[in-house]
Amino acid sequence: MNTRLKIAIQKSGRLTEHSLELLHSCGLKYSRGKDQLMCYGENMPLDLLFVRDDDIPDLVQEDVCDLGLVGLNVIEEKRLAFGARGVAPLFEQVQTLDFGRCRLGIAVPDGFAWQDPGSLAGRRIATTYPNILNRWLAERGVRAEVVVLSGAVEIAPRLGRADVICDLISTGSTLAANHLREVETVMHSQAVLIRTPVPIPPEKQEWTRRLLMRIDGVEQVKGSKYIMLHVPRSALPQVAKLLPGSEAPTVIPLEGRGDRVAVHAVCRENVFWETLEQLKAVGASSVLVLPVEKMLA
Ligand code: PRT
Ligand code: ZN
Repeated sequence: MNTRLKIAIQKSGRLTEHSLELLHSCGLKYSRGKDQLMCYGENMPLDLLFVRDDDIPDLVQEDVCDLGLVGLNVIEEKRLAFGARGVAPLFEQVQTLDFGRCRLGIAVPDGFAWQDPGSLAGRRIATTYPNILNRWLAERGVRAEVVVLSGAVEIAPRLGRADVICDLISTGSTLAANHLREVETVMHSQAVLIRTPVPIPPEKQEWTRRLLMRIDGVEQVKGSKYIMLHVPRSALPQVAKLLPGSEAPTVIPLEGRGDRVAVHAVCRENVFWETLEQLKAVGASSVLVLPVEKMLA
């Protein structure tokens, strides 16, 4: 049992589907029964633990799980909470992931006289992130009362429990529906991969290394494209400038066409129609843009 890697992911919420998708892209096959708290990787010595996102840093901190996928907002709040208790946070942030993007922001009711963070002085601010908010207020020298709620923060002003709120925002539609206006960003967040800094036992090391490399590969190909085109040799410098985020393109001679070459390159960003039009303008033809499925640097 101890030789199997354990990964904590959110049981049911905004990160669940993306976390499972990431692991699936890394080649993991698993079977998950409804409401199951743990599931076994069928083709890797790796098990998934399904928990509330707030519990993920603790599980990794206590070395119950080797790895965890969780929002930066949760990590930062835990880090500050541990710090306040004099406990050094033991989890280590390995990589940021391309999902779960949001921001923690201050929002005020319509009609609130907002000028700058000083407008919060003496006010009650409802939040689920008291440590992050307190640090932000302290950095700005603002004294306010932080009202800690475990959820439904956006209705606190209407219920008279707070004057303003500090909550996670992605599209802003929840704020609009509750007649609140976003005025300041406290922090930007996205999902991250954390790991225990406790040395991983030798029997788990190989799979940890392979999984981290695969996650890195999956993250790298997001938005990447493979582009192939024919161009006059003389246009190579312009082509290199036009290909977004490409490194060292491959240049191949074309049989019987001394003046034209084929160029193949991996672009680390999306390739837009405008780029293709500009490539055509410098003499490119037979341009093909393909998605990249896997990449191992
Ligand atoms: O049960 P559990 O504790 O596991 O779940 P949870 O309810 O605490 O978390 P969940 O599933 O809501 O969010 C998990 C993580 O997703 C968060 O910690 C963030 O890292 C990330 N995330 C990304 C978000 C949002 N976007 C988000 N929009 N988390 C919450 N929200 C909420 C926000 O609190 C507000 O109620 O969505 C509402 C605002 O959304 P918009 O689109 O209307 O602005
Ligand atoms: Zn939570």
